[in-house]
Amino acid sequence: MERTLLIIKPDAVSRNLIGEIIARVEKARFKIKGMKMVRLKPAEARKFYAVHEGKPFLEELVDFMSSGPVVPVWLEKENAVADLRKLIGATDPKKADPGTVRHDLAVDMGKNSVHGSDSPENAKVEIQFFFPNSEGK
Ligand code: IDP
Ligand code: MG
Repeated sequence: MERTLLIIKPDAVSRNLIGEIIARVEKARFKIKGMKMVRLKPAEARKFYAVHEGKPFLEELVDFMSSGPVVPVWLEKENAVADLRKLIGATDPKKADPGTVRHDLAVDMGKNSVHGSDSPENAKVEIQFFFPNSEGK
């Protein structure tokens, strides 16, 4: 079983899309291992997105991710990382395939409704960020 981290971003939480997104994830046979709602401080959002240090969109991303509550969801499934990336679609909703979360629900490139880990290694770090001390659960 592989692990990955989904985050339902502030734009989706504020538009009452938590249930819609979770339903899609469960229908795709992911197992939910952990889920909570948190409001990130800007410094916490910056830490989570440390890999994007120096990118032109980092400030906008940090502001957005700390602008309201988010719902991090720890998922498990065979091939979880790649399968979740397929389910959520391309970063830019205009380029995302029909039927993906971002195509169907996202607002724009910044307010794109969801995060999904991009590798098994990063998934481990990201799950640890939101669900510390959960190893072996
Ligand atoms: P990903 O979420 O599809 O993995 P990344 O390249 O890792 O995309 O970027 C992280 C997040 O930063 C994106 O989901 C999006 O919210 C935001 N982002 C990326 N590129 C841009 C941009 O050009 N303008 C505004 N926001 C961006
Ligand atoms: Mg990414």
